[in-house]
Amino acid sequence: MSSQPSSQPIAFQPAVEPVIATTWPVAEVLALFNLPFNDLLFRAQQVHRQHFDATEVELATLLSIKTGGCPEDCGYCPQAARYDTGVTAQKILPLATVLEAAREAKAHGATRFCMGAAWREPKDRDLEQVEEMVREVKALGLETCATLGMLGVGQAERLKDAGLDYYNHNLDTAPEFYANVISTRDYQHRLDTLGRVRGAGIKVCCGGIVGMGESRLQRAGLVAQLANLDPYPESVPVNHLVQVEGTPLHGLDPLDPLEFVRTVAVARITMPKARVRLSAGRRQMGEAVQALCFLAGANSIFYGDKLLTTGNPEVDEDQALLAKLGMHTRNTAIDARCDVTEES
Ligand code: SAM
Ligand code: DTB
Ligand code: SF4
Repeated sequence: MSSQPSSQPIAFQPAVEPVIATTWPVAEVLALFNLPFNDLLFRAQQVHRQHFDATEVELATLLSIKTGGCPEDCGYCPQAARYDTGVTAQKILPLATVLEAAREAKAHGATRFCMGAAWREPKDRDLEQVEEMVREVKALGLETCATLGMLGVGQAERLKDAGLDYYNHNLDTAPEFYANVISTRDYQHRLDTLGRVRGAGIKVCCGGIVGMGESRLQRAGLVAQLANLDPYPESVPVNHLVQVEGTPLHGLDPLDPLEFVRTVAVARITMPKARVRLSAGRRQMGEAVQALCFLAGANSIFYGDKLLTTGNPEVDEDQALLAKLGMHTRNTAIDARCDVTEES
């Protein structure tokens, strides 16, 4: 990966340079990873309980509004056109279909609705349709999130004006490992988009994927990158690689599940007030590992039987797991009342 400024057309120069502080040197993040497991979880629990109700979880539902046919080469992704994964390219979904899914998500208790598109970057005419979706989904009383690839000049502002609450754009892995996974855009492009999102006043949802063959040091490198964004992201999805046949990363040795739990704990300690989301890979994880992730400070999940193209636990299964753990779901109406009380 190159850390040089990109030589892309002017449209991809950052509107606002993201500030990278060194609040968390990689060595310190690695030292957290290296703690005895019980000490690490104890520290994560302490931090979690200082900032959140440790029995509360946020439910975010995903919808793929434009599936497949993507020109990028992300080695993990079933939607890249160049890999033979069985995902077929589709057109952008009609507004009515999106709204039906959003209503259903709300009826099942989700508070956030995230719309994902298999684009390198949105074209201006695509963005018009997404703006409409954002406006209408927000009008249903859901928090809105979109993940559409890289954003160019003015695009983040348009999404903000439409009412977008969060933009998801992941750093995916440590800078040193990045070139092993993706060659069609570099790390700086991602930082540029994050700078634009911040600059437009949209909350940042940014995380990564573990289990792609990276080392523990590189997992620490990813967490340090996220934690050193200033401010760090409001929302941090920690994805476990879902290995999809046909992608270059299919067939890797699976990551030790306890290493995934450690990653969640370190994210919680280094980004105390963030929503740390237990993201892709839950179906392969089993209940005990998920319970450890909640203990380690995860307080959000993707909810609904599908992620973008791959499976996620069924709604009933998740309800049963949360009930078994005595966890309750976030209520944004109550949060809003508390916010008003705090300000007055
Ligand atoms: N195309 C846009 C982009 O890449 O910015 C948005 C959609 S893309 C699918 C969103 C994120 O999903 C990726 O950055 C990656 O972190 C995650 N993702 C994709 N495939 C995955 C997989 N097989 N396992 C885990 N996470 C995955
Ligand atoms: C994120 O960090 N993970 C989600 C969401 N943001 C867009 C996507 C996971 C995708 C898993 C593979 C698939 O279903 O295609
Ligand atoms: Fe395209 Fe996003 Fe998949 Fe990369 S992760 S191939 S940009 S859909």
